[in-house]
Amino acid sequence: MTDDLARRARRILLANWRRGFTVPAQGLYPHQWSWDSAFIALGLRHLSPVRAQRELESLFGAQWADGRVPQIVFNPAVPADAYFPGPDFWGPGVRQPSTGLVTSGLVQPPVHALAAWEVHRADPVTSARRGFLRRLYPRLRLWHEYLLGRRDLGGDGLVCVIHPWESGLDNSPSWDEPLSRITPVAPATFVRRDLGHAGAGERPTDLDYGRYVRLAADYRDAGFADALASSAFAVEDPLTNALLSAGETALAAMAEEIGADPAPHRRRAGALTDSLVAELYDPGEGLFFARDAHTKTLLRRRTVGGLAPLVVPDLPVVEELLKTARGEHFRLGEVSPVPSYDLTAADFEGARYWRGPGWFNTGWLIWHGLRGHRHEDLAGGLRDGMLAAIRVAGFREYVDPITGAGHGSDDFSWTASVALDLLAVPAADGRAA
Ligand code: 9WN
Repeated sequence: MTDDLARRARRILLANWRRGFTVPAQGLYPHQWSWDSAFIALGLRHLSPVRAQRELESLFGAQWADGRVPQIVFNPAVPADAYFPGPDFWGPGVRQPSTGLVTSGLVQPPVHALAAWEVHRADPVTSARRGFLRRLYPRLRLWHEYLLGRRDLGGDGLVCVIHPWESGLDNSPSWDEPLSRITPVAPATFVRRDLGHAGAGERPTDLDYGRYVRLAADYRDAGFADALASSAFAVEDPLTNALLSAGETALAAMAEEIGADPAPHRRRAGALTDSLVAELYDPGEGLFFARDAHTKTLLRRRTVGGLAPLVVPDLPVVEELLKTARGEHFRLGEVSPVPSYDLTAADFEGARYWRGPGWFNTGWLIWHGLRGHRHEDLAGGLRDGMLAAIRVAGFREYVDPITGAGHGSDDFSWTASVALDLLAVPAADGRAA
């Protein structure tokens, strides 16, 4: 059974590989995505450590001079209209002079340092021979400096995402309120390509898309300037900031390994964690919430992003968060992967994207956090639950946490990657899964 699942996962990753990077899924996502590549590298390290290193190197090859790592690197071999918004939307202004590659001007959550450190540890000898950390570390540092230097729009030591696509949790209920203030562009002005690959009931709505396009076009037309005044949507997101803090801890480890100074990274990790807890944690709820940088109000929707700070090694509120995770809203221990949205909410939708379904990347982050905090039993249960979910539904993009039905793309790369990573550690009860 284990062998079969691992073999199927490997086959997906091989089929989705495109000379230097992996597409998230054939059809729906035919280019390279930023945080997908990080999760994919975590799985690829079990298949080929060199390929895992190349996955991250190719993404950082498209890094902008200002340090940002783009949400999407467009594959020139794919027709321009295969995905919307494609290279023509972003325009020639985003062609990177060093590589000639066209990219999106947005970013995605900074899970890369964490992934790079795990990839290095999978095969330190090959990593050292190829100079993997030596080449990637300065780029990762620049990426984090972009976020910390240019995206602290609220001035509280926390990074803002300025578009729902940047959060990775695109149509999460957390964004409903700030998004409601955005005037959508007319539906007739663009053609959605996603609906050719997935059902409308599993994707964001047309109204969501009209607003996404408005925000992306405004950012592009403002020359990708980062300022609160020109960012109609600006939220301090616990997932992004938790990953940045955990990423700084990973950078400290890398710095030590290559003889650089780890102290600034430790300081940044500590400061980020302090701000995260002081500004975004609600002790009454035992959960983190995103905050609107314009109104300074918490966006009180219970989402998996609110549990994501479990990835932070020195988090002071682990037990409180776990109590919430195990309660009726997320049912950790019973339901896998962790639902993206509150199971008890009136507007919970088990099949619609980030408004209910369980996703394997966020499940991996929580599993990784549980292991780091030495909650081995809970981690083992989540691992077994996620593998069981894949056995039932296949390597789907996301699953209904109640029925277990699979949704979105099939043969989804990070689902395959997460499976390989989970299979590399023993099952909760000591038997092979
Ligand atoms: C927009 C690629 C990406 C993921 C995101 C997921 C989805 C894109 C889309 O697919 O977003 O970036 O077209 O809906 O929400 O997390 O990185 O897998």
